[in-house]
Amino acid sequence: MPVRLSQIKTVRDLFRTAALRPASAEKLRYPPKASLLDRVSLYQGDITQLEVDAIVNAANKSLLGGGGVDGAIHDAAGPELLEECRTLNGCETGDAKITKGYNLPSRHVIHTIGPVYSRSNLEKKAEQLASCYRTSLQLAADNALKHVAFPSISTGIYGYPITDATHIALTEVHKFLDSEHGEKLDRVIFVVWSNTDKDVYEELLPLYFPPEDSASEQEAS
Ligand code: AR6
Repeated sequence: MPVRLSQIKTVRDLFRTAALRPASAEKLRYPPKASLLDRVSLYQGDITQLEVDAIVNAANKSLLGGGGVDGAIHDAAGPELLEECRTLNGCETGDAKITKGYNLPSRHVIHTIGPVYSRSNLEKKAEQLASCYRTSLQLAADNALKHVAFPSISTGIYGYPITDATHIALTEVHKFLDSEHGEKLDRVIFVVWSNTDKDVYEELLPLYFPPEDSASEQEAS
């Protein structure tokens, strides 16, 4: 059964139900901004079920399919997705390309290539992962898409540590939504598969998207 946008909880909903808990003021990476709380979601489950404008695929440079979320997306979209991907001539690490969604409930797929993690060249890997989020968001905005759902890029087969990768994902999404380019984007959905990944997002989301109450607490102190 496809999952509609209205069924996906926003950060504001998650604070209300105490699934997210406010962090102490000194830990915050950004000051509270009320409007952002309705534009970010956390969803645990299968990204291929989401009925949104675009889902992001953690692909490889060939764009011709693979395991993990890439395999799940190609399986659910059907062979026409592979046919369109064949026309794209691959994609560089940190870059992104867009296709239609075919049999998916999602209208489009944004294919991005995360870095393969290694402890050497860490700065470069981090910049490449940040670029995946930036270029995917920019592609969505350029195509007038209103919602984008991201899996946790590079943190499966490509081995990027989930906490480091999540800080990068949250930084880039915050910057983009708060910029002029990002104004037209209504919702970014972080999709997690495992409970461990969900715990990491639940711990870090409040640092980047703090609730308004933290603002009044900060003002009071
Ligand atoms: N829905 C949401 N998230 C999922 C799903 C799903 N259906 N399936 C897996 N995940 P990975 P990578 C999560 O390995 O690390 C492919 O072979 C998964 O738990 O899919 O960027 C490509 O072709 C993890 O948290 O992507 C590349 O060769 C996250 O998606 C390579 O893997 C990403 O894991 C890319 O590796």
